Amino acid sequence: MQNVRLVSLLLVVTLLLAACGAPAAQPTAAPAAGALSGQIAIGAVWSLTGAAAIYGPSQKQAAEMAVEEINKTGYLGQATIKLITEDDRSTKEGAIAAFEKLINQDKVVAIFGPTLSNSAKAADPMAQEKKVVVLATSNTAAGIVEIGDFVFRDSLPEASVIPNTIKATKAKLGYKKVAILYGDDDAFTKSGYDAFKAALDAEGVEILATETFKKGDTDFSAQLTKIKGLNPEAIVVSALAEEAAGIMSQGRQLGIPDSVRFIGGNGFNSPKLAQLAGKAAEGAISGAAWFINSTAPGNQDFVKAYNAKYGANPDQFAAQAYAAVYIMASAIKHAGKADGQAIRDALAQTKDMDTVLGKFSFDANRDPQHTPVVQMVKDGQFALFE
Ligand code: 1QQ
Repeated sequence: MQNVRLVSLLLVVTLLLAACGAPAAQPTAAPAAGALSGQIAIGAVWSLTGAAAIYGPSQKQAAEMAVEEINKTGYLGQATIKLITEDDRSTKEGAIAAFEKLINQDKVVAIFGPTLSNSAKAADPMAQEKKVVVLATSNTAAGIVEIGDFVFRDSLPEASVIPNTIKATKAKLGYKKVAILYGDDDAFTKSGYDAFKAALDAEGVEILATETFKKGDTDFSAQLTKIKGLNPEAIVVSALAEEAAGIMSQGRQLGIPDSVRFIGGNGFNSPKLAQLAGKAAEGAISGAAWFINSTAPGNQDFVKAYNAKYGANPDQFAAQAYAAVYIMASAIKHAGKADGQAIRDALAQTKDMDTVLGKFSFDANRDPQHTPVVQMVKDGQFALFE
């Protein structure tokens, strides 16, 4: 009896000591998820219909897969994540409605998304105001994390990817004169243009013409005819995939030779680009945040599991959404409670975390830090541009 009491006492002391242990500040240390329990509601806002529906479904699938894995392995101890997905219809209004529902009705502690920077600029301020954490997984425009200290992104901004894209392509292709075509009514396509202009200026590349289009345009022949007449050595395009595919198809139809490469930003990084534009997309180059053959720890397992579950390869947007769920789960584990402020503070500490995007950290502005790649369409698939 005495022994049993002693053992029980020791057990209680041990448990108490464990509970009082120093709070783990770094996601690299092994935290105790012990205090967590129940379902933790997190929102996800993706463009599942509308102009950006090229990107949303793979984000949704990858995020759901990550949540399933986390819940199955007991990563959060007694707690599980309940992912509530909403469609923003690729519009600001849709994103605002989705955020309103998730914040006020579902009482989520955090939100992934929305897919487009354009929508994020409209919806994120509501989350910031209510101290709900936002982790964007595909916003690459300028002015996203500036919305406030509850807004993070794991998607490399255009401003940090494009200088590398221009440097690498200019070095290899040796172009001196280019033309630019961009959408001037979208936060991402405008921001991409600004980044391209700055990078081309920095590299001393002459810009022969700067042409624009609007969201939903399908006829780019006037702009492309003018560009063709100027004989650029490459054409820089800041566009979402659907418009980019139209531009490539019409450009080749108008007789712009294959040697004049299309160079773009994040909008190009969906396999749908090559599916829509077919041969016209061959050789198209873009700066990207992830490459399918990356040897980052866990990446090949991710590709395999995604393939087994969904019967298709993941794309960069899937990889970023998948990584975001793990980054968030790690922050929740370190926070030890499902509280917006505590999760925000833990998220800000994310440093050198192994993700499918590579070693991942947030900088002091809650922007991601990891290495970009340059890829190109080759035989209808993405290959590294090297
Ligand atoms: C943005 C983007 C788009 C290409 C997301 C799909 O990067 O809107 O910021």
